[in-house]
Amino acid sequence: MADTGAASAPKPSSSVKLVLLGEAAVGKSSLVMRFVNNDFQENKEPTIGAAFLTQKISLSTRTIKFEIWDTAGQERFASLAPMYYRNAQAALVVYDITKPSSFTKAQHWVSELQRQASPNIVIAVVGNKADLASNDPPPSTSAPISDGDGIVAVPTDGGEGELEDEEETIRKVPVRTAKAYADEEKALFFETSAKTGHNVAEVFTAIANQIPETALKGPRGAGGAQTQRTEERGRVDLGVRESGAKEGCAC
Ligand SMILES: Nc1nc2c(ncn2[C@@H]2O[C@H](COP(=O)(O)OP(=O)(O)OP(=O)(O)O)[C@@H](O)[C@H]2O)c(=O)[nH]1
Ligand SMILES: [Mg+2]
Repeated sequence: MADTGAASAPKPSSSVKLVLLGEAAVGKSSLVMRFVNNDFQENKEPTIGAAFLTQKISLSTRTIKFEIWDTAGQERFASLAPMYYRNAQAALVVYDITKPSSFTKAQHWVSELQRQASPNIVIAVVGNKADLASNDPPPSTSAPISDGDGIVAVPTDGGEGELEDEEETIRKVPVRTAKAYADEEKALFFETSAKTGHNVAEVFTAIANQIPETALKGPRGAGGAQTQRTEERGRVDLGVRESGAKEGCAC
């Protein structure tokens, strides 16, 4: 899909290294594909190693070029992760709202980032596949259960109110549990759907807005032809892919 928006006045442009982490099959690559290509695949193949993509977004005062490292969630690739989050200015830690184990894994990634990544890294906790819980009942009053290390256990019955039909049991990680956890860790929190596009642009825009000015670098490399994106406040035009994906290392 082509973006034919007219170029506006040039704004300062900065590169931001962003890494996606999370259990296998939570939808990391799908979120990136939605953000970069505005596309979705029902049966996306697992990532091997990592994939690298870039995408620009235009804020009111500056343009941010995200340099995105989409890591592989399969356990056999876990030891590669530090290579990708090293020097990252932002991280999307993704879980699947239908899979409690993926939320636990997300919490481990947040802890690891806090211990090992750049001290000023902007972290967003992202509950993906929100489309599967479109018939959510109202949230229950049950509180999250903490193990003392800040890791929050999720009630496996979904922690929600009375269940009326099978679809309502699909959600296993209550919004309030995940939001409370993210607040505690001073992380951004979003529920998204790579499938419908719900909140995908919003996550990246929120991250871009959260990166301190002092942490911004100038654009890297020769640049080449780049698409100027249009922006309304809080919205990003996802019409055109900024550059292709490639798999490889972060070196
Ligand atoms: N219903 C629904 N399915 C999704 C969503 N996002 C991803 N999926 C599906 O979930 C599966 C896994 O998605 P991927 O994007 O490959 O997951 P990943 O986290 O990149 O997985 P790894 O690369 O193995 O770490 C695919 O079949 C997607 O189609 C979503 O928002 N909603
Ligand atoms: Mg992937």
